[in-house]
Amino acid sequence: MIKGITTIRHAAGAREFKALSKLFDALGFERGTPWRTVRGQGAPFKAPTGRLEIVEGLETIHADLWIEVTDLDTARDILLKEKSKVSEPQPTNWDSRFVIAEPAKGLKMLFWQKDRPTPDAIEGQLNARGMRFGVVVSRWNSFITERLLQGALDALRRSGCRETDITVVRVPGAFEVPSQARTLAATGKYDAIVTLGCLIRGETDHYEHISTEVTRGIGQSAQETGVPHTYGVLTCDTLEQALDRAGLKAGNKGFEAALSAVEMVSLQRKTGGRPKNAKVTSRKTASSRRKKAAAR
Ligand code: DLZ
Repeated sequence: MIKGITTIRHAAGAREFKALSKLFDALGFERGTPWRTVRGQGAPFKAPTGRLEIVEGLETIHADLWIEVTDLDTARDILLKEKSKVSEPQPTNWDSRFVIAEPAKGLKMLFWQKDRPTPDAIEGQLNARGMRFGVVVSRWNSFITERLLQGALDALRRSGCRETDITVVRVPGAFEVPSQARTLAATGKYDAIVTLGCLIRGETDHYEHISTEVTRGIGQSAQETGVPHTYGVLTCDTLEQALDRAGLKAGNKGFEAALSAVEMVSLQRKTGGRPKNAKVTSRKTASSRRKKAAAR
């Protein structure tokens, strides 16, 4: 019966409305559909999960909104960057750390992160703001591949990627995916490449050869260019299996491939970036070449 929980904050004017919207965007909330009438406007922001908690007995910390985050220190950096008042991180008595922020007068937001039981590993985050993606999708079996594409775009948008930072390229079939992925990666314009396609065994007697070649080609492009490539190419026995992996019973592999791409870009930035011998045109070289061409 319950469909969702909404908590409303009345912004004290258009300026505060804009500042809070900017902050929530930066923190990685997913945008809902905004509305505007002559009497006012609303900007909904969605979180991956929500809950309503009733507490009795314990003295709790007072805040209007409690937000669990995966990386408290990054959240705090974003709050400071957006000029929000924010406390130093403090431990709780329930194996977590928190900060209290006041991004607008009288709005107390508590951000918290659960302590990790094992030593920290280096991990990528799922915030795609400022990242650029090339998405290569094959037209063969477009009934499936278009669903993979919608899943991938959904994942990128939900992770905060701007529409203008996504380039979609369509190729005839899965066999053409690796070469186009390589072309995009080599430009140096993209932080990661998402590859999408669908090979169905029944339709091709050289299925094994094509699928091996596609997988090898995508892997080789990733290794030689140093640009992360993720694999959303379905290799199935039947159309039914493909449908299940394109949004029915077994999730959407396009969505998963795009999320993995976001994570890999973030991870690569943390672990040292692109290898020195990577075969890509540097962004600087590409842009100076464009400027020279324009001047001609
Ligand atoms: C030729 C072919 C066949 C039989 N089956 C598929 C398929 O199931 N999925 C797919 O993406 N592409 C298929 N193709 C097309 C090849 O990938 C390739 O586009 C053509 O052979 C042209 O090079």
